[in-house]
Amino acid sequence: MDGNRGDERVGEGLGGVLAEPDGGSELAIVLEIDAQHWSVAAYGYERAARVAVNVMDRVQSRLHADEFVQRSDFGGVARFRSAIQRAELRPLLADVVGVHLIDLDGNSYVMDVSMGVALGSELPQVVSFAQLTEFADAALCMALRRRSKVAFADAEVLDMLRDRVDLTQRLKHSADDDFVLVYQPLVSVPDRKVLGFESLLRWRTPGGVLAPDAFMSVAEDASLIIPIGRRAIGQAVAALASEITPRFGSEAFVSINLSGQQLLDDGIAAYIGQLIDEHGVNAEQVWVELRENAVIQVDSVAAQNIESLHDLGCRICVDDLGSGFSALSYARDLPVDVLKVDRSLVADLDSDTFDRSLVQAICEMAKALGIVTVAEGVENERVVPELVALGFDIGQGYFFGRPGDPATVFDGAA
Ligand code: G
Ligand code: MN
Repeated sequence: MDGNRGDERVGEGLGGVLAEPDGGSELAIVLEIDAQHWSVAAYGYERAARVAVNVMDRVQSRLHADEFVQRSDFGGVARFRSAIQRAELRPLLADVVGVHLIDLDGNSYVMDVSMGVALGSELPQVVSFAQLTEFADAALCMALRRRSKVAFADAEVLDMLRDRVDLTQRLKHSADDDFVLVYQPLVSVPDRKVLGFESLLRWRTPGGVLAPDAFMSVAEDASLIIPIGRRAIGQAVAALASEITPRFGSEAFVSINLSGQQLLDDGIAAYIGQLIDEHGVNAEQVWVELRENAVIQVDSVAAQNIESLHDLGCRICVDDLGSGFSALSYARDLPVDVLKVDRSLVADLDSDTFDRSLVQAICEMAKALGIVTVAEGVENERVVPELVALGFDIGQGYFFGRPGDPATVFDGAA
């Protein structure tokens, strides 16, 4: 930062020291005590706030900031006017972030400290302390998201977080019918008979149609995926009854993707059970896909939901197998019926010996356990003989059929 600042937004809304004309700010540290609310939960708000005051004093005396503005019982902003480099700062921060032990009235308490740090020297676009503080707040947000206690702002972090907030707002504003399902066929190998369809969520926005990758993590953070997802599941089961079963028979299935958070919805199994009854389909016709990377702990709500769905008769599929690391243990701990091998492993089956060996091992294990195997992302004819040789039951991918609107895809595939 240079010393030439006339930004009117300096200290906006903060009052006190931040409202003073800016005389040069090289470093802002936003600090948050008990950001995860553990200590408030354990000690009660009043007592935790008294402990927090002690932590705040201790942190201030170690940091030697030029000014300190308290924002709440549990946080504040430290301002430094002289240039400091990241390397110089690290030992100081290591000394103050993380868990502190505080003795008060004969009791001992723990209280943790998180920080977002913005260095003027690393943020050339910053012209005021207020702006530097915004970056430090953004850095704190990133630290908490990563479950770490300290993070440094980079030039992009603020835009990134604002885009995320903007996306949340657009998701919240969206009408129900902005979310639609497309369907992609799953075919038997090698005779390419259509066995069922995977339903895939799409968000229609003025800027174009978005796939879940573009909005799922934001929808999950805002818990918006629960209502959006339930409505999509309703549509998929309705399509199974009215479009798929009449054309492809009562063995044909629809496959539904459940995100990690949808799996934590403790009414989800009952909801799907109710849809199955209402629409008069067989539970075996409803396949449920879990992403390999949705970490599912034994005895968790998610695991119980999976058990309940399996008890109903739904088929449990592990999706994107091979894109993460955890899913083989799912086949041991959860009632898994179907393994869907990720397209990253399928793409080079004919040329990559590592991928081929791994997929071969997966197929052999599945066969031994009576688990159905699906090859995802089959994009060309070349890999089809490999699928046959490896003993895959089912194929899915652009080569067999692209995802499409229900109006065209069901008739096209019939
Ligand atoms: O994670 P999951 O396997 O549910 O993701 C399915 C996504 O993969 C869909 O959005 C679909 O559009 C995409 N997809 C389907 N078939 C293919 C394919 O053959 N190649 C590629 N690259 N993507 C595919
Ligand atoms: Mn899927």
